[in-house]
Order: sequence, then C-alpha cells, then structure tokens
Amino acid sequence: MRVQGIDHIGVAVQSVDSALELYSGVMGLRVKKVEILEDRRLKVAFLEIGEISFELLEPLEGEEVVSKFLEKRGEGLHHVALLVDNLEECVKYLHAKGLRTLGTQPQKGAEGKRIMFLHPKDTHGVLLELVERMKGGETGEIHE
Ligand code: CMX
Repeated sequence: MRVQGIDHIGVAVQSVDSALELYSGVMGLRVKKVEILEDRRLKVAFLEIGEISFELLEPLEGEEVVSKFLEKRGEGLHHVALLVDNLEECVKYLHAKGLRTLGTQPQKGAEGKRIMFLHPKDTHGVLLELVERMKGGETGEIHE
C-alpha cells in the first residue's frame, strides 16, 4: 500500500454557506466547487489549501451519517482522506490486515473520485477515507 498524500480534510458543518463566509470571506481560501451530492443527500464545498482541500459537509433533509455526527459531536473535523493509487489493491491489503471497510464496494465520491471508508474503531478514532482519483477527471468514467 502506498499513500500518496492527503486528498482532503472533511469538516461537518450545519450550513455550507455560513461556513464559507468564514473560510472564504474572512480567510480568503479559494472555493473550488460547491456541489450537491444528491445520492448522499449532502451539500459539499471544496476550499483550496495548497495541494489539498477542506471539504465542508452539510447534510440535506433525509441524510443520516453527517446528521448523526452533528447531533452527537457538533460541528468539527469529520474525516481525513488519503490519496492512494489503486483502491482495490489497497483495500485488499487492509482487509488482509484485519481492518474493516464501511461497505464492500468503492463508491463514487465528490469530484468523480472513487472512495472507501475505514472504520474509525480500527484506525485509532480517525475516520479515514481512501481516495483514488479518476483518469478522465470529473466524469469518473475512465478507470485504468
Ligand atoms: N470520526 C471518528 N469517529 C467517529 C466518527 C468520525 N467521523 N463518526 C462516528 N465515530 C465513532 C463514534 O464516536 C462512535 O464511537 P463510540 O462508540 O466510542 O461512541 C462510533 O464511531 C460509532 O459511531 P455512531 O455515532 O454510533 O455512528 P455509526 O456507527 O452509525 O456510524 C460510521 C459511524 C463511521 C460507521 C459512519 O459515520 C460511516 O459510515 N461513515 C462513512 C461514510 C461517511 O462518513 N459519509 C459522509 C461523508 C461523505 C463524503 O465525504 O463524500
């Protein structure tokens, strides 16, 4: 397994618009994209910090995962996303080492990436997302 770097850091917020007032309006971070992930019922915004991003996550009506996090812990750091070059190989390796993934198949994440999460109970309390960037950019159609 080779971790290439941090892709992004996820932050759970009550309102993306309100969080952008601080991070973009006051702190001047560039907004790369604001996106509605309809299938996950999330509104997300990506802010550029050098090579990595802050991903602001706002749950929409009917969303259960980030909503539960906000209810239990309030706003704050939600996950760290590690960039890997081959998601399947990486997951196979980690399964062999006894780590649990959340779900069995890679999912389509924001920006057309392929993602999978590891259970925070297996990673010293940090929710880790494994990210493989797609060839073909945003569409996520071409995978080699
Ligand atoms: N970081 C660290 N620990 C977390 C956590 C987080 N983000 N979310 C939950 N936990 C911990 C809880 O504190 C709890 O620990 P204790 O038992 O010691 O209290 C334990 O995990 C179980 O938490 P829970 O509140 O009972 O919640 P669930 O088990 O229902 O869900 C998890 C937890 C990690 C399985 C769920 O959040 C999940 O499936 N996450 C992966 C998907 C995801 O996060 N999607 C949103 C982002 C999508 C995107 O970026 O595209």
